[in-house]
Amino acid sequence: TETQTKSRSVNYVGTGIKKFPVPEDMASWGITWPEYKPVYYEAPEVKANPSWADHIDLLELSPKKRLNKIKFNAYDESCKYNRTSYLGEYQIIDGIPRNPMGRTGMIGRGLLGRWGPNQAGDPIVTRWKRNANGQKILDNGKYVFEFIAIIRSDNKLCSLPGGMVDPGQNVYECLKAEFKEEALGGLMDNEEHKKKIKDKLKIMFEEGELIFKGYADDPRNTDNAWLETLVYNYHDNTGEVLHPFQIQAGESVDAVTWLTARANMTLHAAHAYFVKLVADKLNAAF
Ligand code: RP5
Ligand code: MG
Ligand code: MG
Repeated sequence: TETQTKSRSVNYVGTGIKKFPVPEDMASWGITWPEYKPVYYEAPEVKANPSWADHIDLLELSPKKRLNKIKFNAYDESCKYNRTSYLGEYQIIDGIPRNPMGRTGMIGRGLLGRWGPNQAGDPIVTRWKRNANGQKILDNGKYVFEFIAIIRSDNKLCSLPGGMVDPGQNVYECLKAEFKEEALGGLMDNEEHKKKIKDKLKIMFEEGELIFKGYADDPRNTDNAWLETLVYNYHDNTGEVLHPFQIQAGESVDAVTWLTARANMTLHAAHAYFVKLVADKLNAAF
């Protein structure tokens, strides 16, 4: 099984906050741990009630007042948001949702907007790496592949061009929208490029495959709010669909590039694991 190293890292990403340290063997809620004193945190940008967040701090209310404030483990019609988990029904303790993957050292939503699951989508667009003559490159008898990666502005880490599901959006719409936003920049504004790109996008998001859906080991996760994602791969096997294919960094990211997939690469959150799943599927070098 995977470890949840990012979810349990002591330094809370981008804030200087130290979480309560949780050793892996103490993470399970099934283990009684009276000394466990998680740190409470809700980021100012979450408290400012933006459209992507729940406009309520459950921990400020008495347990009685919290009950039924938010419709958990169901599709929440009031804000057009899916609050079900890929992991099954999650527990609600005194009106507060509990992270199904165990303790993180922090309560409250931290940097996340939603109590309970925060849904995301991660597209992995891949092709075989080729030399100048267009030949595929072998490594120990397996072909090397590359994928479209971005550099995140918040932690400067290489990452998949994924993002959060917006209210009213389904996860497949999210995948496509995030890919456009982060990896295509302003290219779609150019009428000439638009038609070509649109045809390719249609192929990419209709002919791809589901790679993973479940909990995402993200450094922003807390005991009461966590990321879940659906990972989807489109692999251009012949190299004809994505060649040529222009990419351009969107406003919210620092850069976009084709990156060679390697087992030792450092990627944001659980993304290296997701790329490994694609490598396994393609029986590619990694
Ligand atoms: C990751 O954070 C998910 O896998 C997804 O890529 C991402 C969503 O957050 P934002 O990119 O919107 O910050 O855990
Ligand atoms: Mg994103
Ligand atoms: Mg989004």
